[in-house]
Formats: sequence, structure tokens, C-alpha cells
Amino acid sequence: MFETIAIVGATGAVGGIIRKLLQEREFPYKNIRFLASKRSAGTTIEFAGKSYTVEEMTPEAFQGIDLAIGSTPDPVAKEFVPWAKAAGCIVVDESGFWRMDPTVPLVIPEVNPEAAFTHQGLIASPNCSTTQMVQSLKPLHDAGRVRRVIVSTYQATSGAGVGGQRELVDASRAALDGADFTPETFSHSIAFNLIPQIGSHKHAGYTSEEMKMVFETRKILGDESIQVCPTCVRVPVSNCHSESILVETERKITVEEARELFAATPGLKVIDDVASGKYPMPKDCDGDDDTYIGRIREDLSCENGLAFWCVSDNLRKGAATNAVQIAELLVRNGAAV
Ligand code: 11C
Repeated sequence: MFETIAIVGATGAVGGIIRKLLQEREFPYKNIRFLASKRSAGTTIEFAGKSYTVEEMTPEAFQGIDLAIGSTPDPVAKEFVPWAKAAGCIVVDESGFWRMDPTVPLVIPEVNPEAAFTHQGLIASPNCSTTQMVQSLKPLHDAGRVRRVIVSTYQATSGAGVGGQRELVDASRAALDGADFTPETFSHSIAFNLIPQIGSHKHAGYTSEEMKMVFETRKILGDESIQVCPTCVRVPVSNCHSESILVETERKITVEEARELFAATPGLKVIDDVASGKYPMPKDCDGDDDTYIGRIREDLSCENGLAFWCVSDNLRKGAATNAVQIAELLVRNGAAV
């Protein structure tokens, strides 16, 4: 058990879910502390029947903390992680800042748990759109080696934080009322619209979100030869990311085999009966820790190709749940004080 644990970014949307999960999953600890930016410091958090004052994130604040789970913007993670490590604290970090550092394991507990134990004080949790895709690729890669992936995402507004979810409601209301609306979180109105850009331009016409899906996938699956062509799109859905995934494998995997492989993989659930109108949809996956697969079919355009649909709660498995599961891995394997 870690004696003293902390949530960094405790007052954010994902921080709130981490708090909930630690209680639901009865995560073991003796002391718990809540850290956040100066703006939120001093506010009160109710946790497991007690009141806690949120502390400001400073280098000194990490003294005495054994494990910190961080969910902060990248620039904040860049700053706080070295402070935490210097204080002897192990960090599980949700941000994108450290993921591709070769000394930092990037872990999905159902996919590459062993990587967690190579940590040097910091373990990164992947981007939400990467996590659900890699969870579904893993059994196919083990069975038939994934060579190429074409993925189109349908990403919920919650990926952009509470402000994104609020803007979906405000922009939709304004559109229905015929009122003017100036978007703040998104670069265009998200109401009754699709925005084919998530993140900034990064490489050869691909965005930062798309390149995360390329680089993080290779790192987690430990295979630099996997080719990924992503298109990431923001959609007017409040929570849960959906993905249309086309996979080409070295060895042909039939629809039946894929269905069996998915169904036997911890963390994945199959809902696949198009004739009866049964498939995963964002509204049904909200608040769930599993990643859902449906619409499994042969890619008619490619001999060894498989097509499927994948939906996951981006705030839970895509963020908070994965981070808490990494912390649980460390506890189970005695990598704690
Ligand atoms: C989104 N995937 O939906 C992003 C949010 O690297 O953890 C998470 C960004 C990250 O906008």
C-alpha cells in the first residue's frame, strides 16, 4: 500500500472522477491529499465522509506524498512531475506531456501491464482516443499481427473538458433560438456540426491528436512497424468517444475469430447484432469502464482487412479509470512503500 496518496488537478473534471473511482474501488491508502492550481487552492473537497482543503501545487507540497495521480494540462504536468519525483513521489500522469519520453512507460493495464514496472518514478496514461483503439487492436495484434490501421474518430465534447460540454449545450440552444453564438472552447460552433480538427497542426497535414494515435499506439504495442492513418473529428456528443476502425493484419482474422478474441479480452465488451439494431452508442457507454465493440465485419476492400466500431467513455477508461488501474497495478505488485 502507498501510505500517502494525492490527486493532482483534484478539482478538474477527470480529477473528480478519480476521486469517485478511488472510493468505489476501495483504493488502499492511509492519508489522502488534494492538490490543484493556485486558483482552486483553499477550496473544500468532500471525500469519503471527510472534508479536505485543496492545497496549492508547489514543489514543497509533494513532500511526504508516496503516489500522485495527476490530471492536469500539459504545461502543468511539465512543471509538477519533476517536483514530485524530486520529493520521492511516484506519479501516474494523465497529461500528454511525458508520454513519448523514452524513459517513461505508457501503460494500459489490460495491454502492457509489464511496462509499468520499468518506471523511474513516472508512468504515463495514454490519450483517450488511443486507449480504446489500442485495447481493441491488442488481441488482433497478438493473434494475427496488425500491419495497418485506418481510424476515424467521433470525439465527444468532454474531451475538451467541462467547457466543451457546456459549449455544446450553449451553442445548440443558441442555434435553436436563432441567436448569435461565439465559440470559445472550439474553433467553430459545435452545434449541429462536425469539426474535423482536434488539436493543432502537427505533421504533414495531421493534427496533434492524430499524431498521438500514431506514436502512442506503436509505443504501447511495442511495434514501430504498425502504420496508422487517423482522422480525428469533434462531434456534437457530450461524452464518450466513438471510432470507426479498419485493421489490416498479416494473418487473416475472420469476423467470427475477431468476435471471439474481443469477447475474451478483459476490458472489452461486444454488442454486435446489426440486424436487430444492436451496437455500441455513446449514450449507452457513459459512466462505464469497459470499451465496447460492434459492427464487426470484413473489410470488403482488403483481403486481410477487418472493420469495426468502438465506443468508450473517454473520461473514465480514456482517462481516470486507466490512471487508477495503473496505480492499482503498482499496489498489487508491492511497488509501494
Ligand atoms: C480530446 N483526446 O478528445 C483529447 C483530450 O492528450 O490526453 C485528451 C488529450 C490528451 O480532445
